Amino acid sequence: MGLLSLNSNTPPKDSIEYFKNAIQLNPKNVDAQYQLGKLYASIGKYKKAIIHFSNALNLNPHHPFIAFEKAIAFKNIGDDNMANHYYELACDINPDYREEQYAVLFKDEWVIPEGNLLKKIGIQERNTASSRSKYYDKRQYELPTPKKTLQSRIDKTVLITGATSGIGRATAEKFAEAGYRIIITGRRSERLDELSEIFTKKYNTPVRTLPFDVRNREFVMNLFDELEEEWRKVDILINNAGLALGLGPIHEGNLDEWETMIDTNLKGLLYMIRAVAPSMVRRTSGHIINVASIAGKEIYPNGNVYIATKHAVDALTRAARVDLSPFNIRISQVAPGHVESTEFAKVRFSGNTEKAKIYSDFNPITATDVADAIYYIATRAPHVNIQDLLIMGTQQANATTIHRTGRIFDAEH
Ligand code: NDP
Ligand code: 8X3
Repeated sequence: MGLLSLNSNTPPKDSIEYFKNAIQLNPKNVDAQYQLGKLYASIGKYKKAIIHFSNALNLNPHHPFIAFEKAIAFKNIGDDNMANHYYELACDINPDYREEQYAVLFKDEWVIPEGNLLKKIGIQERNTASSRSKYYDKRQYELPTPKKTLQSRIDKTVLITGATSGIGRATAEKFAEAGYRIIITGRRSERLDELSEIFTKKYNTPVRTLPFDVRNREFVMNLFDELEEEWRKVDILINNAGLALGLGPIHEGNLDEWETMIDTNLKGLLYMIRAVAPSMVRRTSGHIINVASIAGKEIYPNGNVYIATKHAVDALTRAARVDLSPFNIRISQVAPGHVESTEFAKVRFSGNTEKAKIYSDFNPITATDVADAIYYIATRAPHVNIQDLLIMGTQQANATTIHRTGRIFDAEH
C-alpha cells in the first residue's frame, strides 16, 4: 500500500487510519509520521499532531518543513515558548522561514494573520473565522494548571539521570542544597516523589520529577514535551544513570545483561545528549557532565562489557567536547573507582548481599564524595572546563590494586 494512493478528497478520518496503519507497519516511515501529524493538526488535535511531528523530526532532523509545523502546533495550544523554540529550529534548517510572512506568526504579540496569509503558507484548513478562534480558545485543551513554584536561589536548572540512588541521588541533593532548580530522573517514580518531598522541604528549592528509562529512545527524544515551560532550559545535564550486571569471563557472558549495560550506559547516555544538546547549542551555553568510571580507563578481569561501555563513555566525552566546544558548551567527566553508599554492587550481583560486600575491608569513596566532585566541576568560572576527574579512595591505587587493610579511615568520619 503506497502512500501515493491517497487523494486529496479522502476524508481526514480515513486518511488518519491509513497513516496509522502505515506507521504500524513501519514506525520509521517519516512521511507517514509527518502526514499523520498534519492531519491531526488539520482537525485541531494539536497535541497528537505534536507527537507525530516529534517522531518525524527525530527520524529526519533536517526535514525542511516539520519543525515549522510543530512550531505552529505548539502555537495552537498556547505554548509560545515551545512554538518559538521550534520556529528557531525551523529557521536553522530552512532559512526561508525567517521571512516576515512566517516570522509574524511568532512575534510576542501575535496578531491573527488575515486569511490569505495562512493560506499562502499552506495552512488553509484553519482559515475560517471559527477555526481561527482555536488559536486562542485555550480552554479546549488540557493545558496544565500552573503550579505555585518555589523560587530557586541559583537561576540554573540541573537535570540528573539516575537520581533515585547512589551518586545521582547525592548529586541531586548537593545541587538542591546549593539552591539550583533540579530535575530528578530514574525509573522508580515513588523514590523520585519521596526525594522531591525531602529536597523541597529541606532546601526550599524547586524540584521536578521525571520518571523514565534512559533506554526509551522515543521518550528521551521527546523529553522537553514532557516538561513545563519553566523546566525546559537545562543548564547542566548530568549523565549518571548506569549499571554493571555480572562479573564473569567473556565466554560465559549473559547476552541480556550485556545488552542492558550497552543500552543503558552507552545508548541511554547518547540519547540524553542528543535530546538536550541542541537547545544548549542554540543558546550557546550549557554543561554536560558524564559519570564514567575507572573502568573507562583501565581493564580488570571479568569486567569485559561493563568496561567496554565505560571506555565508550570516556571516548564519547572527548569526542562530544570537540563537537560542542565551538558552541561554548562544556563537557566534563568524572571517573570514580569503587564508590560505596550506592546500589551499584547490589545491582551487579543481582541482590546477592554476600557477593556485594566488596567495601568492608577498605575505605572507598562515597557517593557524596563523587557528588562533591561533580559540583566542583559544575561551579568553575565559565572559561574553565574540567575535562576529567579520576577519583578513588586513598586505599585504592588503581582498578586492581586495593589495599584491603581494613576501614582505617572510619574513625575519622
Ligand atoms: P546506583 O545503582 O546506586 O544508581 C544507579 C542509578 O541509575 C539509579 O538511580 C537507577 O535508577 C539509574 N538507572 C539504572 N538504569 C536505568 C535506566 N535504564 N534508566 C534510568 N535510570 C537508570 O549506582 P551508582 O550510583 O554507583 O551508579 C551511578 C553511576 O556511577 C553509574 O553510571 C555507574 O556506572 C557509575 N559508577 C559507579 C561506581 C561505583 O562503584 N558505585 C564507580 C564508578 C562509576 P532506577 O533504578 O530508579 O532507574
Ligand atoms: C564501577 C567501579 O571498578 O567496579 O565503575 O568498575 S568498578
